[in-house]
Amino acid sequence: MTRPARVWRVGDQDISLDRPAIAGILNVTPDSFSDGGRYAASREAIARGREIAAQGAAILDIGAESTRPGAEPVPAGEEWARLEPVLRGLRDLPIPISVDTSRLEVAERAIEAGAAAINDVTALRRDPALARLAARTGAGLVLMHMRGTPRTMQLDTEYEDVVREVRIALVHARRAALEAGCDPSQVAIDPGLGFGKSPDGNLELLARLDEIAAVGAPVWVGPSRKSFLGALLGAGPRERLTGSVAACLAAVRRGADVVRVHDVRETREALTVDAAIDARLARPPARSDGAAGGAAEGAPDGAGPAPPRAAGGNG
Ligand code: HH2
Repeated sequence: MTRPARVWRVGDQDISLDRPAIAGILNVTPDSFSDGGRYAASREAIARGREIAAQGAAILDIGAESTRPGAEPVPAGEEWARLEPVLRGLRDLPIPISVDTSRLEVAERAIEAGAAAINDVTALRRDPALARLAARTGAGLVLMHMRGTPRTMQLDTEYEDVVREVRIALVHARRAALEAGCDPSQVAIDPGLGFGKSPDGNLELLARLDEIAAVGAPVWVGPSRKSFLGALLGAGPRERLTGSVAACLAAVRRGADVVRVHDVRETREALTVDAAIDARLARPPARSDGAAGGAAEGAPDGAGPAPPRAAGGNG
C-alpha cells in the first residue's frame, strides 16, 4: 500500500496530516440542507468564519451553491456575489480557506481573492480546467465523488460495489489532475458521502474507508449532519451532532485525514480525546497504584509525540 502523504499542500501552506484536520463548513447559501440562510448575510458569515478558525479548524470551507439532493445550480454571477464579500472580509483569517465550487471562473476569482484551495464536488467532471488552475496557482484541490448532479444523484444509488466504484473514479480523477501538472501533495480525494449513495452505501464507504485511503492521497470525508445519520437515528439535520461526531471518529480510525464538519468545537474535542487515548500507546505504561506515572515520567499531558493513527489507512 502507498503511504499516505503527510501534508496537504494548499497554496504556500502545508496542512499537517499527522493528526486529523478539520475543515469547518461555512455555507453562504439561502438553501443548504442544515444551515441554509443562517449565514447568508456577509457580516454573520464573516463572524462565523472567525469562530470556526478559533474553534480549531485547520481550513475553512466556504460554499455558495447548495449541493443538497435536488438542488438547482445557481448562476456563476450569483455564486460569486455571495462569496466575494465573505472572502474579502476573511482575508486576514489565520487558517487557509477552501472554496466549495466546481466552476472555473468562480475558482479563479476566489484564488485571486485569497482562497488557498478548491473543493470540487464533481471531481473535475463539471470543469476539467480546474486541474490546470490548481497546477498553475499551487492551490489545493479536493476531488469528491458524486454520481450525476445534485438534481439527479439520488435517483440511482445502486452499485455493484460502492467502495470499488468510488475508488476507481477517484483514482481516475486524481490521475487527470496529476497529468494537468498538479503535485500529488496538492490533490485530496473524498468519497462524497450522500452524493448518489444509499444510507447503506454511505456506511459501507465509512466502514471500508481504508480502501480509499490506500490510494495514497490525503482523504477528506464529510458525514456532518447528513441524511444517512438521520435514517439511522430518526433525527432531523440539526439533531445529528452526536452521530456526526461518531462518524468522524470512525472515519479517522480508518484513514481519513480531513473531516469536513459544521460543528467544529465538538468534533475537535472528540478528536482530542481520541488522540490522547491513542497517545498512551506511544508512552511507558501508566502505573495503576496511584504513584506518579505516565505523564509525570515523560512529557506533560498533551505534549507527547503525535499518536499513531490507529488503523490509519491500514485497516
Ligand atoms: N458535502 C457537502 C458539500 N460539499 N464537499 C466535500 N469535499 N465533501 C462533502 O462531503 C461535501 C462537500 C454537502 O454538505 P453541506 O455543505 O452542509 O450542504 P449543502 O450542499 O446543502 O450546502
